[in-house]
Order: sequence, then structure tokens, then C-alpha cells
Amino acid sequence: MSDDRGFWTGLRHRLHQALSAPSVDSDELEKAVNMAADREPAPVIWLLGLAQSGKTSIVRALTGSSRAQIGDGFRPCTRTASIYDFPPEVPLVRFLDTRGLGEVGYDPAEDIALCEEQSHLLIVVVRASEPRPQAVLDVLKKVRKRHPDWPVVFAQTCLHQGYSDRQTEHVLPYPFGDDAWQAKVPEGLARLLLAQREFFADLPGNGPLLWVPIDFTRPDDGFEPVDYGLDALWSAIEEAASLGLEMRLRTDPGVTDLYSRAAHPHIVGFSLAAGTVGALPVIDLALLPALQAGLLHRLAGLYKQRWTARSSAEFLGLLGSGFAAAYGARLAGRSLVKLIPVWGQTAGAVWGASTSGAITFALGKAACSYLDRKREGHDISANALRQAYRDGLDQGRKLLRQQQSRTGSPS
Ligand SMILES: Nc1nc2c(ncn2[C@@H]2O[C@H](COP(=O)(O)OP(=O)(O)OP(=O)(O)O)[C@@H](O)[C@H]2O)c(=O)[nH]1
Ligand SMILES: [Mg+2]
Repeated sequence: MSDDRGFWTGLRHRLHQALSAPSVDSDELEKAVNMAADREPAPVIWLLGLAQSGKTSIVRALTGSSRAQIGDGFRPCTRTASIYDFPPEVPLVRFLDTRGLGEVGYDPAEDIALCEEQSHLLIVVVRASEPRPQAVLDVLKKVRKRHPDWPVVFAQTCLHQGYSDRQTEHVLPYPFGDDAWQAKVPEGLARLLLAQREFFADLPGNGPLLWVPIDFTRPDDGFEPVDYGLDALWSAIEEAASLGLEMRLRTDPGVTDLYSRAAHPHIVGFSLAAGTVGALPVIDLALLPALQAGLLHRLAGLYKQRWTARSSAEFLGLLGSGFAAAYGARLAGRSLVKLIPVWGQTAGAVWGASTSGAITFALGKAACSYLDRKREGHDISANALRQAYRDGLDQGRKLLRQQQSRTGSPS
């Protein structure tokens, strides 16, 4: 047991060092992330549509990336395709934003071939007020001939342009998930949306077509919420990707505060990366604290705080033996820890994907509780923090199990 303790203390020490450093050791983090990405690349989702249909607005709403430049509604904006990873360091999914179709003098053939090569599914973006976007249909037909099984999510944007002057608010709750939606939305809008569905109805191929009306407005447009339909769009992406993304991308049910919601995909991304690194036959254990520190730094950023030597010591101190015991219990049971010759190298069988992934998940959830209390200017009790960690372990194990059953990778 003393070996175990030394081992876990070492890990904790590494994590503390990494958290106390003024910045993340990006080399180690990058190495770990690349290793995970090589083993399991994230699916690429290609956004296709006319110029100024709202492709980049969708990328911005889904990823929160400020790099995504949105146009003025008149002139074409995005000139070359670019990839947006979500979450950025440990992508669970990658969005390929592209140049708009339909611009005079722009032959998209070359760009399209390139996008098609990299992608796994499509989000077609069409303004609700554009019932017959011929240039989009032409491309889509060709793509689906070559990839008949690709699912297509149709994002029908700028809904309020189909409202009458009297309709100054969105229909809430969001009605489009319901079969009877047509009776619930303004008549003019229903007509536009149905005409568009009709227009694309004869696409070749057998992959599912999913329709998601959305309206991502500017605050001064006066519509609430400004990201109307965002949850439905995530659901459609999950369904289309059918990659068990639910647990990965969206927050756990019941979590309503904005910070936790924003934190969740990062925790999942880093935990899956930790799981992948942990499953390798021979791993460099320095990579695991690097990933965990990367996650905790990222979370601190989201909570508008920074880790210091002091806060890191306090956080790990409050977690106390719970942190090590959770590892220890699992490993001592298998009496395998004694096989670990030196800190820094071990066999993946000892470590295991679920252990490293679940612990990373639990650390992330515990860190959210810690950072949340700090943000409000309060201290957190050791009990509350350990409870958050234990709950995180359960949830993390479920996530990793789900991941393993999907990929068939070892635990
Ligand atoms: N009301 C509303 N406006 C939107 C929506 N989506 C996009 N817009 C607006 O439409 C304009 C174009 O949005 P972009 O996201 O730049 O469109 P894009 O398809 O990336 O355009 P290109 O890069 O030129 O191909 C911007 O002024 C957005 O604010 C939407 O769902 N509702
Ligand atoms: Mg754009």
C-alpha cells in the first residue's frame, strides 16, 4: 500500500506543479492531445450554404469561438474554409466553415472536393426566406451521390424574417420538435419552411435529413432568446453523428448554470483524451497530469480565475486523500501498482482508460465546484468538494464505459 501512496502522491505533486506554473506546459499537453487525437479523430462537420446564410454564425454559437467572423448580411464574408475545434484543445467535434456558394465568378468545385474529403456529415444552412437555393441543391446532389449515407442537418435560419409585423416574439417553448409545429408557428413562416423541405425532398441517398429551424439574432433585434433553436441544433447534430455525443457535448441534465454548462464539454474532451492516453500499452504518465492541468487551467479561464501555487495547494489539499484514495482503491484491488517500476512509465493495463478518464472527469467537476465558490467570494468545504469529486467519478466512469462500448477500446 505504501507504494500506492507514493505513486499517487507523485501524481498529485505533478499536478500541483503544473497548476502552479505561470502557464501550461504546452509541449506535454500537445503531445498528450495529439496522441489521443491520433487514436480517435473527431468527426468533421461541414457547413455548406449560400453566402450570408448564417454558416459562421452557427459556428460561433456552437463553439463560442471569437475567431469566427460574421458578415454584415449583404457582402460575402468568409473567404476561405477553416476548421473550428470544439472544445478547442481536445476536440470532440470539428466544424468546417466554408465560403458561401452563389457568388458571381466563384467556382466552388475545388473547395468542395477538399471539404468532402475531410468531412463526415453536413450542416446545410439556408435562410428561411430563400425557398429555392438552387446552388446549394446542385452541390448537395453531387455530394449525396458520392456519399449516399451521409446524414444532412438542414439549419433553416433567420426565422423572424418570416414573421408578420404583428409577431414580435419567438414562439416559446421552441415548437419545432413537435409533430404539430405547423399549427403553432406563424402561417407565413410555416409555408416558407415547408416549401424549402419540399425543394430538397428528392435528394439522392438514404442518410437521414434533419430539419432545424433557428434564429441567431443580435441583441438589438429584440428577440429572446438570441440563440433560438440552439439546443435543437445540438440535438440534431448528435442524432446525425450518432456517435453517442449526447453525454459528450451537452451538460448533464439538471445543470442549469451557465458556467457549468460551458465547462462540461471541456471536461468531457479532456477526460476522453485522458482515457485514450491511459489505454495505450505504454504510456508516459507525465502526460496525464499535463492533460489534467490543461483542463483545470481551461476551467479557471471559463470561471474568470487563475490557478496559483496557493489555490492549487488549497484545492488539492481539500480534495485530500479522496483524490488518491479513489485511484488507490481501484489499483490496490488489482495489486498491480507494485508493478510500476519508476514514476513516469507504466503499463497501460495498470492505468486503464476508465481510471484515468474518470479521474480526470471527477477532477474537472470538483474544480468547477471550487472555482464557482471562489467566484462568489466564498470558501468551499472539504466535504462538498469531495462529494463533487465522488459524483464526478461515477459520472466519469459512465462516460468512459459508453465511449468504450462505442469504440470497443480496452478499459
Ligand atoms: N436574424 C438572424 N440573422 C442571422 C442568422 N444567421 C446569420 N444571421 C445574420 O446574417 C448575416 C450573415 O451571417 P454569417 O454567419 O456571416 O453568414 P455566412 O453564411 O457565414 O456568410 P459567408 O461567410 O458570407 O458565406 C450576419 O449579419 C448575421 O448576423 C439567424 O439565424 N438569424
Ligand atoms: Mg461565413
